[in-house]
Amino acid sequence: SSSKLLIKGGTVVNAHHQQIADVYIEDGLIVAVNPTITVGDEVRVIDATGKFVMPGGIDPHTHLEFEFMNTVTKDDFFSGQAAALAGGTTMHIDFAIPIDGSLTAGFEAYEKKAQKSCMDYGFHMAITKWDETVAREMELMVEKGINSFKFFMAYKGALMIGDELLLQGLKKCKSLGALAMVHAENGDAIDEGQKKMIELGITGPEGHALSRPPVLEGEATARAIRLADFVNTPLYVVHVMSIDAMEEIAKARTSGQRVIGEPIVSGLALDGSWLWHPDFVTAAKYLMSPPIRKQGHDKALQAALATGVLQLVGTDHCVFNSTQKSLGIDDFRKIPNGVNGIEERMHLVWDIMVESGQISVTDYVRLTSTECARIFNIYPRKGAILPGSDADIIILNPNSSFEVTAKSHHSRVDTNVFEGWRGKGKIEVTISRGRVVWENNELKVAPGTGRYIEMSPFSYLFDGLDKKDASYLNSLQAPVKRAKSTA
Ligand code: DUC
Ligand code: ZN
Ligand code: ZN
Ligand code: ZN
Repeated sequence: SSSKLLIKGGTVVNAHHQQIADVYIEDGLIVAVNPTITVGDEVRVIDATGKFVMPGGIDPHTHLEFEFMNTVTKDDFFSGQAAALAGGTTMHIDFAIPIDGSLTAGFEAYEKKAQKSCMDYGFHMAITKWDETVAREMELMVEKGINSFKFFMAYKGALMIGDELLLQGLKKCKSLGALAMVHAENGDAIDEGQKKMIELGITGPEGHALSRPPVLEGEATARAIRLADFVNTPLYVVHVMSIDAMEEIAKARTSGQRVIGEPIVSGLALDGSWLWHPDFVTAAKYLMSPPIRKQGHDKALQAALATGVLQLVGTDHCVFNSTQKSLGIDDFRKIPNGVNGIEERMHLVWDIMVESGQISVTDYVRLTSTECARIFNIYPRKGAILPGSDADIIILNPNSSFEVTAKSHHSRVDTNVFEGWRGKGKIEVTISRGRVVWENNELKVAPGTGRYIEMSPFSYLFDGLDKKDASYLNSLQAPVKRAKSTA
């Protein structure tokens, strides 16, 4: 039957081990992984000799059908996921955004948007204000399968929350076993920087980068890390774009703090000097926050990923057409922030990190899939090729090549920040829960086939944290004894 599939003769790769083996799939699940599996004629066999058979990618950071900066992203849950599948990503975690501060309303809106899904997905929830209602709603969200909350330290006057509220949020996350995530840039300083650029007459896309330099990302990253240390709760820093932020994460991790750093593919692969391009639309297509930095940061982030300072790769896929980018033709503050990546991430990370010799193939699986599954507590259902895991699988041919171009990509956006990128290592087949959805450069997807993946709290990042809490409490229970004052 069509629900049975055998992948034969490939090199099966997991995060810590690879072997030549067959993979047998039934009804969307992996049933067996063995050196030799024989099946009847009714089972479809895919020959993977000479190719890598790996867990489908999991993108921890996307924005599909996101209403943002007076417009809405071009990719919705169907087109964005179709693009993802064509590029070897079989699951993503999107950011549900509250409506007028209501998490419940925001969650319901995203549930609705996701009904057209063609691959599995989960949600993070953004926290954009703070009061007792929000705190209570966070508990509800955990019951609904959300185990991570994102706090914006930037976007003053819109999404930003200050230290007092961040502190409350971190404490609430800790009590729920939910992972706190931060967009780490200093929103107050950026606000001032933007006003300064406009005063100086720098109204083009380069003003965006000049108004929010790496030092403001480093500062906010350091502040979030220290507050998370004070609360003693794990922290996930989204879109690490600069050496400044990366070094703060390195320092914290060296001291044993539970900090996760997520670079995104545009930050690893691109040079932000494009923002200085004389053609507005060309420059504006690279505009996102934090900005893509100038040359040097990209290579440093790659090295940090290769050495374990950073743990997994996302995209922040958040796409706007040229006409939408043109909303900010007279003022960079009105250019919708965001770049593509959901379709390119798997190929580019292969090219930049594996082809270049910086990491092994097992490392590739870890930082494109397995680590994400572990952090968000869905391993080994996702992120592994093991009996019992979901059959989300890609077959990559290391001797074939890929090319990126907006002319043939599957996203609805009219440009591509990786335009013209060619490399070796082509994802020839994508299997989503046992169904072959990408093969011979063709997509076979249908809306409504993706499932919502509930994620439970208290991932491995919380293991043993209570020991530090206990020893701190212990230290408070032994106050210094002093003789009564005679003064
Ligand atoms: N940055 C972007 O570029 N887009 C979406 C939100 C964000 O933080
Ligand atoms: Zn591991
Ligand atoms: Zn962000
Ligand atoms: Zn984002």
